[in-house]
Amino acid sequence: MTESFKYDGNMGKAGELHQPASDTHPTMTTAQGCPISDDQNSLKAGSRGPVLMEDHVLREKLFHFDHERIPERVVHARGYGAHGYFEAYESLADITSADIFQRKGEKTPVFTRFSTVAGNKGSPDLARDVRGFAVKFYTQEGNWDLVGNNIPVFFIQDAMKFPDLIHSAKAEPDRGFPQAQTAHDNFWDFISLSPEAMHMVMWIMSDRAIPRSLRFMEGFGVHTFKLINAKGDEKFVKFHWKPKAGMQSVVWNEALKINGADPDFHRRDMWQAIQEGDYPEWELGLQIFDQQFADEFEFDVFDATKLIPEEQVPVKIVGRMVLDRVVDNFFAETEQVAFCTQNIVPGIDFTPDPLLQGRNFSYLDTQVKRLGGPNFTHIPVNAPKCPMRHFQQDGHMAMQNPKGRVNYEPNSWEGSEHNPRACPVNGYQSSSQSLGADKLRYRSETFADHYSQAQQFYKSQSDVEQMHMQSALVFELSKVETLAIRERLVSHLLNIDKTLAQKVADGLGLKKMPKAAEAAMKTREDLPVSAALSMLKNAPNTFKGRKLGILVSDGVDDKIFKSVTDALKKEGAYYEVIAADVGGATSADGKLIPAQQVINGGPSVLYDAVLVLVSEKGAKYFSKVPEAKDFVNDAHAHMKFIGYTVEAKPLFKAASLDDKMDKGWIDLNKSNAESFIKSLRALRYWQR
Ligand code: HDE
Repeated sequence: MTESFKYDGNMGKAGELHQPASDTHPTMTTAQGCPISDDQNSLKAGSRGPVLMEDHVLREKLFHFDHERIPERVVHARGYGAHGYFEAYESLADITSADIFQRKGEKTPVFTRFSTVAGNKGSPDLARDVRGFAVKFYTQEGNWDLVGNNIPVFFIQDAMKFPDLIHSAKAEPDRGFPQAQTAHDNFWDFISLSPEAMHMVMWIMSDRAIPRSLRFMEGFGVHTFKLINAKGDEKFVKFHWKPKAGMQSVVWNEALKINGADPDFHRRDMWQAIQEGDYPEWELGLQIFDQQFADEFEFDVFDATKLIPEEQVPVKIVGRMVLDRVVDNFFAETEQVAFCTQNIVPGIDFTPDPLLQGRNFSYLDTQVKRLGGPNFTHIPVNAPKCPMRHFQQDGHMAMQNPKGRVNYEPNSWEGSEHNPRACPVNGYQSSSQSLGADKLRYRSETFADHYSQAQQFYKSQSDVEQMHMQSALVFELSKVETLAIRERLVSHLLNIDKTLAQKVADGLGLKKMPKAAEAAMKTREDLPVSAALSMLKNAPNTFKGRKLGILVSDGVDDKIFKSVTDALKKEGAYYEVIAADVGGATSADGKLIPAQQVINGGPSVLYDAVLVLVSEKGAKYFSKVPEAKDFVNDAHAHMKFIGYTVEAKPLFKAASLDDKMDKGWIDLNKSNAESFIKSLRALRYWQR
């Protein structure tokens, strides 16, 4: 017997734990399949001697570990993906020949990845940022990647500016911070020197940039694309995703605290919802328009800093996406998924939007670097689920080289599964476009209006949302050290909305209002308010899929606890119990109420609303616990509904809230569980 087998039972000579293979645990092997005898000790010359080069098991293990990391995405590094399907509500054969839109009720598998943009892979989920919303449809005619965001416009108009935009947004290169934040000089310097970004600035300063859940946000394809039917008729289209659960965001102070309490807040939420069988769902909507509309529209439809208001071109709902399966392995799927805007299918086409054209180069290019070679389409999450027949071969990690002798075309070999030919009838046809144009570096004059839609967006928000935008701008610019940059941004705001500019100038303590920025085009004042642009004007009026935090102590009232938790279940909502210790609490009737959180690990920022269900003794105890006071203070400050019973009042007094209890505070002694849940459907008590 060799040295390494000398251990008694499961214990090695130095007390290290050995877990030998058994009927239930198969034998561990190396990557080459060689059975491993000891996974605790390296091969040595004597028990205390040097390790031998010969140890192929150790060398292979360390070698593989050393190479575990791949470059993270340059942008959108932090993301979370899930599998699901797209279901077509009807046939759209009259407008597109895209296979997934041909048959009512047909389901097409999808993989969807949500992300933040600026932060690194380990950055917190609640950064103020755009969210990526990338969907890979595995259609029967190839993969179609709709790589969008949760905001319908973008910062820049030309791909030429993308590296500059991203450099400015990421951590500053000399100091290596700030992480996942736009609140710093470089970002606002670049932005304030790029008037085209002003519409997007309005969106990222709005609550859209701090979603409560990935499940509660819209998605947009951003660019104008083309739909082409079998006859070759073309229409323009903009893609929209509408969350079935409605839109919802958190408030900024809450976002800051969530990042500390649970940096994985969004991914945990998505994971939990899918595990619960509460599958996140979005409807796909199309804004379809023709050349005549494009010619008459106030802005260039190829300019990604502009949107088309839904009031002008309604969104036609054509299907739904349901995410019903978490990944088996995060790295294999979410990390290795390679979205490419150039992944397109017959029936859909690009437009000349210069941002989209640049993206079509960049995505493929970045995957080669990230995934190490041209064969990333062999990775299961990237592989199409329809037949692939071509003569591409070799390269790093080639796993599916075409079979047979023939690897070129034209050829005179017999026809077979392995000898494909191009098909002029069903093959992808690019829409024909006449290009009698001069070669030049140029930005079209039709892209020159940078302020009108920014103003339209601002005006379309409710008062609460406008207030949040003002304070977001003040927060961000207050982190900017250079006065000239703060002033320059305010000079743009003057072209958007004078009151907004004034509020921000006041918030920044500017001594003098700067002059309005010079504008290539005067702001139009005639764009109507678009209610569709506001989240609060389209509030979902449901607590479904949301979470109540219930703070309990020993002696909690069983009847109220049960009636509230029953009513939550009926609503399709969740709850978590927060107690003094993770052992839970004993109710007045002597029942154990298990806790999911301890008071210092379950702050109220993790919940959509809270309920304080404590006994008199419990209230007295919590009155002395700072985290319990924060629990109610934050819930109040974040405009949350707070349910309580009269016994909790000493805690509210200790938190100096006893004289602030408004209609968002609901006394469960007077109100029943159903009407409590009904109030929660408003999600926040904004009147506070
Ligand atoms: Fe991206 N973008 N992008 N982008 N983008 C990437 O591709 C790029 C843009 C978006 O979950 C990269 O695979 C350029 C707009 C999403 O894996 C990279 C330009 C929109 C994701 C890249 C843009 C997006 C990316 C980095 C300007 C919304 C994450 C890693 C021309 C419509 C996809 C990667 C995922 C990722 C380039 C602008 C959305 C470097 C050059 C506009 C959702 O290729």
